[in-house]
Amino acid sequence: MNNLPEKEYFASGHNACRGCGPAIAMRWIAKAAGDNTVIAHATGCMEVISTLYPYTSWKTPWIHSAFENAGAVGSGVEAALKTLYSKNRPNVLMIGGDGSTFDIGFQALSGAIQRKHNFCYVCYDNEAYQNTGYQRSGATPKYARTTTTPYGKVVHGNDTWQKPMPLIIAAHGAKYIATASVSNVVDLYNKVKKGLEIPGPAYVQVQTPCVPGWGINQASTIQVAKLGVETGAYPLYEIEGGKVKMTRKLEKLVPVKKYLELQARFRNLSEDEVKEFQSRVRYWYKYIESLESKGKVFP
Ligand SMILES: Cc1ncc(C[n+]2csc(CCOP(=O)(O)OP(=O)(O)O)c2C)c(N)n1
Ligand code: SF4
Ligand SMILES: [Mg+2]
Repeated sequence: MNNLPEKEYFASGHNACRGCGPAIAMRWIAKAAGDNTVIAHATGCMEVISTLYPYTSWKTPWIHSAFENAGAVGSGVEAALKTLYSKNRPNVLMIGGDGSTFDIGFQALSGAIQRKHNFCYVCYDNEAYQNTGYQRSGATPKYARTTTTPYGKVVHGNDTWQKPMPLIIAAHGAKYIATASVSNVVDLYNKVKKGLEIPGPAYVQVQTPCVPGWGINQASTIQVAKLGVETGAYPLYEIEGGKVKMTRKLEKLVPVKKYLELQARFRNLSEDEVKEFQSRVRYWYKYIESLESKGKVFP
């Protein structure tokens, strides 16, 4: 895709941290959606930094939903647009962070998919509740240090692995599911566009490093996200018509240590913990890859 629009729909001047991964993603998600779109946006960092009253960064109709109900608000908008428009109907885009999507807003999203509304839901995944001070979420990797999962003598960071959300959404029967990385914004743009164009529920989950939450250098956001992909920690794939397709095939996985060592949240890991992390990453990457050869694996 070389015809990327020059027009911006997410304005600069917001107050995200320097190097904020989610803010970079917002720009490309908004470009993909264009201005014939209504956005239902859950509370979280991207809502807070973009809508400081009386200003807004959004050049599209935009509704602030509660933390838990972007899925329900977007469903209502879609139902209303269906009766109001017979042609040129606006897109419905829902946006939520990982805490909103994986945990507290999950029921609203789950219901919206089951009711087969026509929308694209984008989860920007910065792997914790970053806005309220870096607490762990259902998307936080094991051993990550967060403010609710410190790394000390007794507790070694977070003790759970991420929920496999794209597969959980696929099992709901969503029409299109994709993972993306802020290190490849053209791929992100194309996937969001596709999600909006395909009739029915679509879900795109984009990995977006958070500078203070992950403890990374503000200039290394894209490098860290790139390593997330190249180590296999964040596999890139699409699920369409129930079939899985890897959109970035890795001949060889870069050792995950290279990804972990750039992030202060993993600073304390023992050698055994890095090994466990590596085998978990390899297992999931190979598992997703194995689904590709199986044809239709989801409803
Ligand atoms: C019901 C409810 N509980 C808690 C909060 C406080 N709160 C606001 S944003 C937020 C964290 C959001 O996390 P996530 O969805 O991952 O987005 P991020 O801040 O990481 O971008 C929390 C806990 C709230 N607004 N509503
Ligand atoms: S705390 Fe993280 S997600 Fe929030 S604005 Fe800063 S870098 Fe972005
Ligand atoms: Mg988050």
